[in-house]
Amino acid sequence: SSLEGLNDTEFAAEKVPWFPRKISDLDTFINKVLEFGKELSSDHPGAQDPVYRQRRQEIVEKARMYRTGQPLPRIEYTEKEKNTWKYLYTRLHDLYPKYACHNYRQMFDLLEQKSIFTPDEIPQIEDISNFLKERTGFTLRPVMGQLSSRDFLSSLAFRVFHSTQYVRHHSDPLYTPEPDCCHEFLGHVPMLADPCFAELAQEIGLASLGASDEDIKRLAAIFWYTVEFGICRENGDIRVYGAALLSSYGELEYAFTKIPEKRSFEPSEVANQTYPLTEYQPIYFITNSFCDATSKLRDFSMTIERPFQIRYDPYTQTVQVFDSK
Ligand code: HBI
Ligand code: FE
Repeated sequence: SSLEGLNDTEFAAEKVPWFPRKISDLDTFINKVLEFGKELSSDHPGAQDPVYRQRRQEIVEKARMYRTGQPLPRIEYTEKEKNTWKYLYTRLHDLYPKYACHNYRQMFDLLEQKSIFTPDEIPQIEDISNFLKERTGFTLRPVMGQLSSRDFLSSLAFRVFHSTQYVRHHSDPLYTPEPDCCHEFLGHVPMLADPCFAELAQEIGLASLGASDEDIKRLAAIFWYTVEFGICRENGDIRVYGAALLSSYGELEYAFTKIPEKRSFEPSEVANQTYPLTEYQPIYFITNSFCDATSKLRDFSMTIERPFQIRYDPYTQTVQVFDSK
């Protein structure tokens, strides 16, 4: 291995999909949101509500204007939005002692101690981002809506998490068909403050850079069954660390019934597992701990074929690419 950086021509010859090399390259995703980006799909609870749609536009406009390095946009939330947050927050809060993993609850308590999490105010991504930066180096950046798996996963390589800032429709505070800030904050944020979980997320991100479309699909499945729906063993019991479960009042209880199947987490199996996007999951994968998931994932990512190797440099927030031949 000569360890010389590949140039653009060599990359093109290898048909390597483009990927971000530096943190400001993430600015290129701004206008690449899918489906819900500008127009809400017709089965969205807010689709027929012009006031909701207008409010959404106002909020995503700030994400559209944001560029790397700028102060994160602050939103002044309405009473209606705050009520939705408060309702969901208090309902979920009652379930966490029974279902959420230890590390989640520890970070949740810390966020409450620091008054970043309270039932009465929706947190600002700037305050959350500053908190995460001190703990794991993760930062948040605003996003207009769903990104493609490739774009979304690639940002994790830089320990950047794309976060929406709009709130689900008030008609159904316990339901959203897409990520909203309640899901990002209550589901993802406490786990992103955990060093071991942060490694898991970054590891998936690094494996995704320049990967083939097929491998992206496999990594998205791994993301789904760990970061979103992951369950781990804890003192002879099982507990949740996945964000989609931790932010869903209904599914959190459902997951602990006998209905869904539970299997041991094995990345090579999980990678090829399909999953429903808007219904409760028929299968969950259980890992000894999420640190164990990280080491299993690291072994798995060695099996992903790429004509180069990647190393992340946290000092410059860049990825360095080496010839692996
Ligand atoms: N985009 N904005 C945003 N937020 C997500 O949580 C998200 C995404 N795109 C894809 C995705 N999540 C995952 O389900 C995987 O496909 C990676
Ligand atoms: Fe999510």
